[in-house]
Amino acid sequence: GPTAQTGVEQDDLVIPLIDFGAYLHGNAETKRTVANQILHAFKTSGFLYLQNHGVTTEEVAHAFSESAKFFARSQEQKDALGWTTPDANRGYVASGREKVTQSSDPEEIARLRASNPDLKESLEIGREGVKGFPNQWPDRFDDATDKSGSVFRQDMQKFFQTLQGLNMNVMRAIALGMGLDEYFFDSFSDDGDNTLRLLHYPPVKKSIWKQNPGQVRAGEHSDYGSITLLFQDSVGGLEVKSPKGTWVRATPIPGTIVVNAGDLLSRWSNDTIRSTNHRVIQPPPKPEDVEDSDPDAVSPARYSIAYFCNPNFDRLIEALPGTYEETGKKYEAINSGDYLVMRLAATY
Ligand code: AKG
Repeated sequence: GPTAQTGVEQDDLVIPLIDFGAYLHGNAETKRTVANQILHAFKTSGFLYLQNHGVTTEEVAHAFSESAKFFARSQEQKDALGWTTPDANRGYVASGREKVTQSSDPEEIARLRASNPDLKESLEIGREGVKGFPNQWPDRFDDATDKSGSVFRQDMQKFFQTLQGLNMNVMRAIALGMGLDEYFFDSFSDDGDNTLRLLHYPPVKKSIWKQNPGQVRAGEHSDYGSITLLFQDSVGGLEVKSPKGTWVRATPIPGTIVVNAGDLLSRWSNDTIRSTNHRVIQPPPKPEDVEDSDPDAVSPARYSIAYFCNPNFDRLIEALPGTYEETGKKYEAINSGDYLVMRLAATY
């Protein structure tokens, strides 16, 4: 059968590169091999790179270009679509300002803010058609090709559905890897209670990194739900925490999706699957970078797209068969939607 390649290996952290085409199109034995590779990755590093996942290069490139167009809108237009509540979890989020400095001098903070815009902004897109929680779609673009914003809306809805399809398939592989029926998770995942997050990390003056050694583009965290599908551009900066407690770069590999397990899947698996902390810092230096010569040098903008998958919000999540019989259940059963809202409420 297919062998998993190594994407990244450092400090006892292995992020394998897994050929999902062999799962999607393989025979029963091949599927089992790939499923086992995925489960092994989830039990050890909690992260893997997926290739031949069936999401086309064109679709991904298009989503990135629509995303860049969205973030290029005026601040006023973006703020009008503002994120409101954890229950809705939809809309535009600008954040990071509070981390710009450790200084307590108001003038110093104001000066730094002015010289260093938000480190991260995002647009959260939820499942369409949920009563009371409409998505915050832009009503128009100044761009002549999308005067009504309908291209953006339709394309993002379509991308959401594409990724929901991939979520279902990855959950099938996980089920198989866990020795469950391949379709075990279908009735837990088929509502698509997921969040598509477009992310933009604006350019940052390199002097900012120097002034604040603790400065990050996105702080250390784990994800909350079942699995996350992450597309990154070629800039880099994503890091995953190793078992040694060090940070290891999850270097972008063209054409792949970074897949990681979230806290609720870890809980569901009675802690047999790992939800691993990660963060985003400055991009790695390029060979052509000239050391310290230019005080105005900037780290380039970075774009990424994360698709956070969750079990259907109306499902009860309790230890999966095969994970607790010997050790006992570590956690109480919990409703998926309640869990997610609780976690989001603690963050925002
Ligand atoms: C998050 O939004 O939770 C992330 O971890 C984003 C990671 C990235 O931008 O590469």
